[in-house]
Amino acid sequence: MQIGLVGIQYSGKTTLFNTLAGHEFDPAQAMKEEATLEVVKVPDARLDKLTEMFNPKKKVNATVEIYDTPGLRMAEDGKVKITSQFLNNVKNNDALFYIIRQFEEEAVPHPMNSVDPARDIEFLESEFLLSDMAFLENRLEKLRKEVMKSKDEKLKKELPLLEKCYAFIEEEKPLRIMRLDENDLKLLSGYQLLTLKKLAVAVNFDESSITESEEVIKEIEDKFSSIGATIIPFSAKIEYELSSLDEEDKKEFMADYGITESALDKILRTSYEILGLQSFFTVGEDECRAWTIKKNYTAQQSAGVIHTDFFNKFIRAEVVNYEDFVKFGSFAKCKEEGVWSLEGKEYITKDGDILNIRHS
Ligand SMILES: Nc1nc2c(ncn2[C@@H]2O[C@H](COP(=O)(O)OP(=O)(O)O)[C@@H](O)[C@H]2O)c(=O)[nH]1
Ligand SMILES: [Mg+2]
Repeated sequence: MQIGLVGIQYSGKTTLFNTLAGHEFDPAQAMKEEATLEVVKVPDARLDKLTEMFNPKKKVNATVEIYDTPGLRMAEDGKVKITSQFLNNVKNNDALFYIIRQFEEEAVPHPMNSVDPARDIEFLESEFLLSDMAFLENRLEKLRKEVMKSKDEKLKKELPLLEKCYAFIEEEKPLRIMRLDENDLKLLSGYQLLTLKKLAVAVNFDESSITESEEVIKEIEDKFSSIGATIIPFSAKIEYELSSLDEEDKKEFMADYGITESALDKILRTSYEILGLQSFFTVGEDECRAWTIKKNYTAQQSAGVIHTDFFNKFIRAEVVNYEDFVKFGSFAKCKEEGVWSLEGKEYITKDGDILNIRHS
């Protein structure tokens, strides 16, 4: 499961990517714009708290895969145009993070010659709508012929679904806001439709204007309330500088820029959430660990993430939710309070459950 940083060239994607990945900034890499993938730790205050309580030898965070998708450049005629290579790179991702430029910087002019975040969001959205539309048009044409000849039940279900999607896109609405059930999503999953991918938008502000980001963000939120995306202000440059400082200097630096928190955690947690992921924990003196599962995973499926043997030889799961555990302080106390339970393999694991798997 990977999330792609997507945008026009010089919007701060690689700066953010390097910060998330803990890399030094490499100007050569920024110029090359090759797609790169990195596995990044997802911060989780709950895991920090559990680690504090158990004092284990090791703490292991959940991770998410971040993909620095090469940006859209100005073509020879001086215009920024969508290329099939760009679209293919975007398709590779399971969810998208638009990185939108709000910072002014004469040394690196915006490829469209002016800074206008709303225009850039609109540009990406409408190009992705067009791409999906062209794809669906093509697929529908073939599908209509196939359905007449075939008895395949799957194709018969697919036709009305794709027609519904097409009509939705014709109204310029992205598929991510369409009501689709599990079966629909399964039928569509092979197509890598761009507007079906979950989306968040990060707006990259100047060091000097990040404190006044609220008003701009409000405007953008109002304008794009119907695209179904979380919108997050940040400053790639500030985040990059912060990442190299120790705690003391960090505080001072943040005070200088008038910000109270780093946006990185928010960006990472949002990435994790829009990928449809959640965490359960295992705890002990050796290790406290956050494990990544999809929403609706059963206790047995969750056990399988730890080890395939745990899946195959699953007997029961001991379950306490994080909130209860922190409230009562120990498994024994949780038992007394009736918030500890023994669950079978069909139990649906909840975000923040602490599991102990019993297996044969
Ligand atoms: N002033 C300023 N410059 C930035 C900021 N973010 C990125 N830049 C600069 O913009 C240029 C392009 O950034 P990069 O991350 O390579 O953009 P990409 O093309 O989207 O990957 C680099 O020279 C960065 O130093 C920012 O928040 N403020
Ligand atoms: Mg780049």
